[in-house]
Amino acid sequence: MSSAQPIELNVKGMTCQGCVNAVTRVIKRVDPAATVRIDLASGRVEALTSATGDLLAKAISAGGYEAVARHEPV
Ligand SMILES: [Cu+2]
Repeated sequence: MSSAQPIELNVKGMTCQGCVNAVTRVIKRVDPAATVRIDLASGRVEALTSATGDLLAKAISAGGYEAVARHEPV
């Protein structure tokens, strides 16, 4: 994987801190070095990671949430 970059995802279906923790765990499983920030109210997920947004979206979706990577520049 390449060097860490900021990526952004929109995640639907998170309703509580447990969901936030679950999504964080999924991201950390893909990239243990990732820094993750999640806003529960908006479903906005920011990560500093060497993984791609699409890869994370796929992993989060497999975990039961609806995740879409944002490709607009942050
Ligand atoms: Cu929850």
